[in-house]
Amino acid sequence: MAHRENESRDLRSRVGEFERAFAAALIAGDEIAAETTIREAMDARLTSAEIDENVITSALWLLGELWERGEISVADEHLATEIAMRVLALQREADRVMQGRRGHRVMLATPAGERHVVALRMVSNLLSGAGYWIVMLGADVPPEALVASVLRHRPDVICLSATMPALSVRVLESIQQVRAAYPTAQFVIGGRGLSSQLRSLSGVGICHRVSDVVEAVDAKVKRAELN
Ligand code: B12
Repeated sequence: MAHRENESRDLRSRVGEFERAFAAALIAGDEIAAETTIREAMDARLTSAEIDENVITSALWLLGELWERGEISVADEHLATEIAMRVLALQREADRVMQGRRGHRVMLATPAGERHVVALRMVSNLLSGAGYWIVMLGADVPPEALVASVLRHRPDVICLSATMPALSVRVLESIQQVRAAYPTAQFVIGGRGLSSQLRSLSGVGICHRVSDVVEAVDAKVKRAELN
């Protein structure tokens, strides 16, 4: 309970920071700072409604008060409004990208013998937060089972993770068997256990950090659409 209260206090204080930063950017007429603030608010998972109400609207009210008190000119207020409207377009674009991902499936697994799945869970959270539809198979998936699941769910991208170097060869087997059965399969792989042979495998996206996964999967989805 206390933990939830702390979380909501943290969120309120972060929203306050975004509002102040956005208002400062509007007052300065600094479009880039305004955009950066809204991107950061989106990255912090504020909803569009929260950004609209608690960041943009609040900042514009403040601008209105400054104008009433004669502290900024009418031109300053118009410039601020123009910047706020351009930022709304940015929000729309981010929503469009997220909606575009909704129709795409990403399958997640570790190969046979590999039971380390913390990174895979992180990957799942990041991709589903970005809008992708996740098919999580979890740990220790033999190649035949992976192939059967790929044929059933037809994912756009398959993400595999290998922590133990001894299992790198299993990742390779999984990729080869899936490609034989489903040639359009796209792969993104990561983990400390990837061998140099795997890292140089043609057509496979390699990630060193989970935070790279959305960009890597986006690239694979685009590539599949071009095929
Ligand atoms: C937690 C843990 C376990 C847990 C796993 C629980 C679970 N459900 O996941 C348990 C206790 C089950 C376990 C078991 C074993 N473990 Co263990 N384990 C660890 C530990 C402490 C943390 C691993 C982890 O989760 N890290 C956090 C993740 C987030 O980080 P990461 O894996 O480095 O991944 C990063 C990147 O590589 C990348 N990434 C990884 N995968 C992917 C995939 C994609 C798609 C993308 C985009 C990115 C990405 O993103 C991450 C962050 O950016 C490590 C210690 C260590 N130094 O890593 C040992 C470690 C991995 N384990 C080890 C060993 C030896 C074992 C056992 C063999 C022990 C035993 N004798 O039973 C078994 C093997 C089990 C098996 N068959 O897989 C060794 C491996 C050594 C080696 N070179 O092979 C380590 C390194 C410990 C050590 N120092 O000896 N382990």
